Amino acid sequence: MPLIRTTLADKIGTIAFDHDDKRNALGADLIAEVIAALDSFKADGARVVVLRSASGGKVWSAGHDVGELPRADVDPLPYSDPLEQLLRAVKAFPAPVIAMVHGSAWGGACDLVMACDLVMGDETCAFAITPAKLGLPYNVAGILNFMSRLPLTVVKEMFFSANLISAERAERVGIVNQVVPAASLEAETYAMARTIASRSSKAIAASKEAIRVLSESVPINPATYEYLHGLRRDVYFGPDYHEGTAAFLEKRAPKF
Ligand code: KFV
Repeated sequence: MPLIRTTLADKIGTIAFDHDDKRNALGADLIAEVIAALDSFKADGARVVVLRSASGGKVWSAGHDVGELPRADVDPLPYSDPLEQLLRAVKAFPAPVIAMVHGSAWGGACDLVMACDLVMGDETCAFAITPAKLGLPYNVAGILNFMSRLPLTVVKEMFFSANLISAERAERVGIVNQVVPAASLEAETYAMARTIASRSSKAIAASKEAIRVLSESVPINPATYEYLHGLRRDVYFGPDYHEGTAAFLEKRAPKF
């Protein structure tokens, strides 16, 4: 059974997560389908892609499949992690990707929303970045993804509290481009998609790539990188990561 649904019409590609049983958690299988869909949309010349949930349930995506996170003494979010591959594929896709968000986006799904070019949401959309609940040291690329879009006050609140940011606030702080009533979310999102599809795809591709490269241009020397990685390593070799992931899988609150 596929875990996503896809369509391509009028140069607008749609990828809909369709695994509500697992709250659209971003497991390796679902991610492989999304990346394959992006590849095929690219080959077919899609001018914009809409990333959404098929079910209209209360969760847009529950984020990284926690059952697929390594349990012991291994970097939980290495460069090769499927979620990292997906984030890079969205950022490198040569046309805009619009996240159409009905419901909540958690952890890696929140990062995925941040990796999208535009975000359309309704009054149910809400966003949390949750590594502090799992004792997980988030990777520097992911932190930069948030820092390049949001004020530091908001980034810190999100990473330190792991609380959900409501739709109204998400619009105010710039997580979402526009919050519209649920009944018009689809119409408004596809109206935006049609506008983008009618513009110059070459000009848009060049500006998307320039924005990506410039927003990732943070020069740090190798020693600084090793220092930051060392901070992360101390956490994933330490007790909190073991406790956080075990507690999630045992469906109990962690004791940090
Ligand atoms: N990974 C694996 N399984 C998950 C999951 C996840 N992220 N989220 C939900 N599930 C499973 C859950 O175990 C249950 O399976 C089913 O989906 C429905 O979830 O076999 P089971 O027991 O049927 P429920 O019953 O929890 O659904 P609901 O009561 O509607 O609550 C939804 C939600 C999203 C509030 C809750 O499932 C939840 O809190 N999920 C975890 C959200 C989260 O913290 N995600 C971040 C994951 S860590 C991450 O992404 C990263 C990169 N990071 O660094 O932290």
